[in-house]
Amino acid sequence: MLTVMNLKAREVLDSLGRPTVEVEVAASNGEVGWAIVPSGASMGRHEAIELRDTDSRRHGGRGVRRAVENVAREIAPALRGMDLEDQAAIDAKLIALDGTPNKSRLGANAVLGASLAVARAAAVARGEELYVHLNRLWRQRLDPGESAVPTLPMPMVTMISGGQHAGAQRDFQDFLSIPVGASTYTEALEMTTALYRAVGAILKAKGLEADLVGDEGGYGPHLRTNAQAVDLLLEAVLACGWEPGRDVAIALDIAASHFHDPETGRYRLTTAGDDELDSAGMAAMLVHWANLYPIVSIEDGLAEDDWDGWVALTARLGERIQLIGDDLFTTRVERLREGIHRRAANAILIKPNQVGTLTETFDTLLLARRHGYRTIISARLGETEDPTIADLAVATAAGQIKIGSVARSERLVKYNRLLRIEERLGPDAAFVGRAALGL
Ligand code: 2PG
Ligand code: MG
Repeated sequence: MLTVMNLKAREVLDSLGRPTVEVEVAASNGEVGWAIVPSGASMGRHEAIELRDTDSRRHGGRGVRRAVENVAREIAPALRGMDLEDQAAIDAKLIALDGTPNKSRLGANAVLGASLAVARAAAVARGEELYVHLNRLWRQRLDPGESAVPTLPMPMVTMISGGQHAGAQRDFQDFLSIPVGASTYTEALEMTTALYRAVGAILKAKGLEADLVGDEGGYGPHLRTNAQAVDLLLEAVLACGWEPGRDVAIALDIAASHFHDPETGRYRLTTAGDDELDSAGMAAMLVHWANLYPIVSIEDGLAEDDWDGWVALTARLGERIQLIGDDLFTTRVERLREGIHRRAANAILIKPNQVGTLTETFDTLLLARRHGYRTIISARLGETEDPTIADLAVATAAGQIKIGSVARSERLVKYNRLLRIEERLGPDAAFVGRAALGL
């Protein structure tokens, strides 16, 4: 039996130049697996807690030395000698050791780093690709006969950024494209880079700042309205010779929690043309947008605790459009269960660091699958050279992935990992394509 021999952690930097946790797990046969934890900017209130040092002399108080110490002092002794391949037992031990509902004692950054590094160490120790190992763990969770074919995801890619991702330009956080016409992952990626270049060229021709990119690599031009960003995207789709909606569709991440005032319940839009809206006003605006544009997916169209608004929005748009809960669900089973019960949203963004262990990520994916909620595995704003989410998306046949834009290496390491997996899977590599969105 392969066991956990040791864990080691250190503070490294993420793509924003902020500290984050890297964990290495040594297996009993001497092989080593590693993981680096990402970090969000538009964080949901219900996310697991990243432990940050309070020492303001280092990294503006954002150091993670306490989390690193927790790996060495508490997590390493607790996991040593455990079965490396029994991810469920390892994660259960981590959860019990932390002892809080939101990983606030040891830190979700320490806990997730350990959880993911264990999975990679098990794969390396067995001489397997990570997605193969993750797929085995995933299959253990399914009923016999349930399909578990490793499947390449449809990418949902940031083209233009706003909100907290690009200097608070525009209220909406991300304007994304989905190459729904693609029949392979490689083709989807090629269409996406062509579109990205076309958007850049159009911005340049219009004298808008095509060289300024947001933290996820999406363009960050100064635009007057949210609608202008969608118009630019559609212009780029046409410039590529494609039909909007048929070849490339539009997706939005509104990230509405971040301009919602919980005191008054109102949404404060600052971009010219709109102003303060109540929940029904927001929903009416989104319905209007969905009627006007080839939008197939809207994420966080309403705030994280505006349940009634979500229910109403889902009743109006849920049959036609993918409505994704990100801040709404924060990858947590209890939040998703509530959403299923109330019929709020019909899809869920899956970010392992919102919940803190691989097993809990599987729990949420499984619940979503059982209830017909679509799943989108997602990166964070603060990313790293760790490609694990690419393997996770394939292993669980999640259907879709969201990594940011097709620029900056912390993003490309995941897109490129998917290219390598596609090659390994061979000519029959499964790709759900537009069906991932129910189209
Ligand atoms: C999101 C993510 C990724 P953040 O809102 O979906 O785009 O952003 O990591 O800031 O939560
Ligand atoms: Mg989001």
